[in-house]
Amino acid sequence: MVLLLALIGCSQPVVEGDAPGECSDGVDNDQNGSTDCDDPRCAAEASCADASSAPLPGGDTPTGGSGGSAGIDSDGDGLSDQYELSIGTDPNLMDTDGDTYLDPWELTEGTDPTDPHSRIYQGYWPYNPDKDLMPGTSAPTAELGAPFQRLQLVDQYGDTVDLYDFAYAGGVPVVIMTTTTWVSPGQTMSKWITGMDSSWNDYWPSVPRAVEAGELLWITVLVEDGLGGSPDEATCADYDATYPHDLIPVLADGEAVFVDYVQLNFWPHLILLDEAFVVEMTTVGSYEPILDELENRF
Ligand SMILES: [Ca+2]
Ligand SMILES: [Ca+2]
Ligand SMILES: [Ca+2]
Ligand SMILES: [Ca+2]
Repeated sequence: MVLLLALIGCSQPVVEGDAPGECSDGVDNDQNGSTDCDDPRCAAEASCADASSAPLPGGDTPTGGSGGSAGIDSDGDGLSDQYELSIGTDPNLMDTDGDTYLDPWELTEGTDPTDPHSRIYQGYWPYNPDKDLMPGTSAPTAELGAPFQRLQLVDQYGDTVDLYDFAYAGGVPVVIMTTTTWVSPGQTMSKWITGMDSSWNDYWPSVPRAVEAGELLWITVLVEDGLGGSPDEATCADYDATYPHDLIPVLADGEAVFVDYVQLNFWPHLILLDEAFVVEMTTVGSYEPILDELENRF
């Protein structure tokens, strides 16, 4: 079984940090222009954590306690060494299994912190452990200067994705593209943003580069399937297979809330959020002003 999983793993696109040591080997393993700790994929690696979370020197006096957070926490992941030893995680690694999700996050979400195949998102999307502290909103429509709604949508791997996991992910802005599988300009935009077609690079060459480098998060939301019906995991998987990009989640608006919520008036519809998920720009009649703004920024 281990061999089978390893073989399956080998058939996947290389992702920096997928294999042990990739975040400290001085090589841009996934060839996205970011090496080791500069690659957002490595953010959760212990070797990329800041100095304040480096292992403490030995000889510290135990402060007592055997719970999850009391006592010496050598790797600074919030779990005591003693507790980590009791549950089988590595007290010297914040992310024991190297799947990009820290040990305490996996415990919170119920995935196995010692198994890289058991992870919060199969797609390696970001995770925001503080999302419950975000203000949120109950406004019926997205408003400029206000937080975007906290929605949970299924992705191309069948995982239910909490949009707020994309907030504060390395301090980068977020674009949500609302489209359907059959809208031709949406198909063109997806070809461009995934690097399959470069014709729009005459106007906005920096935008796909920023997505590829992890400096801009791009989320595709499908509001209909190919027959105009409700999209699901399979719709997203098909779309992802047609326009593949390992950093772009494809989400299904199965409850049909997006068209009204973003006040969709133009296909495809873009909305630009800052790192706190506050709406910075929305599409009114054309997505071009948002792409112009992003081109200026990157
Ligand atoms: Ca620890
Ligand atoms: Ca640990
Ligand atoms: Ca992990
Ligand atoms: Ca895991």
